[in-house]
Amino acid sequence: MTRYEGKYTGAGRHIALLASRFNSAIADQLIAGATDELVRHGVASGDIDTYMVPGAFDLPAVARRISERGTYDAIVCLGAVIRGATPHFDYVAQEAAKGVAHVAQTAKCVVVFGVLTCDHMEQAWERAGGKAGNKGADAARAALELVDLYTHLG
Ligand code: INI
Repeated sequence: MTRYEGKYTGAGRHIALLASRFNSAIADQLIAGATDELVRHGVASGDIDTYMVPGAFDLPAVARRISERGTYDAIVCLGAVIRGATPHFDYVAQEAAKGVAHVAQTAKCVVVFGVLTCDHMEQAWERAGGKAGNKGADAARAALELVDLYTHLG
């Protein structure tokens, strides 16, 4: 029986971080966590590029365009959508998740979702380097695993 499982091999990988500027202090922590995780696993800092978009809703369109350049092994989408007083949160969060999923399913490179969807800022801080870890780092690690797995899938 053969078990296929990606390793967190970073050396030689080219990674795009694609982050939403909305709630930028949180986004900065997610970017820092993702970058640190990639470098720890051997990605050269010169092989990490960061692209910024205004908000999480804008991630899928730009992820699609970045994927079409064909220069990256993975795109790590980062951001934070925080619930407000209106249903706006639901539209932004759902479209970001659905849109990034669609790009992930159709692009040649790995595309992962590291967007926080939180009820309030405290939850976001907990997940951006606080007691619940750093979801940017988690997304970056998942990206490396999937990049390695994709090498077995052709
Ligand atoms: N974008 C976010 O990334 N997080 C939010 O919490 C948010 N809220 O609450 O509005 C948000 N809105 C902007 C949106 O993502 C787009 O940038 C905008 O609609 C332009 O397409």
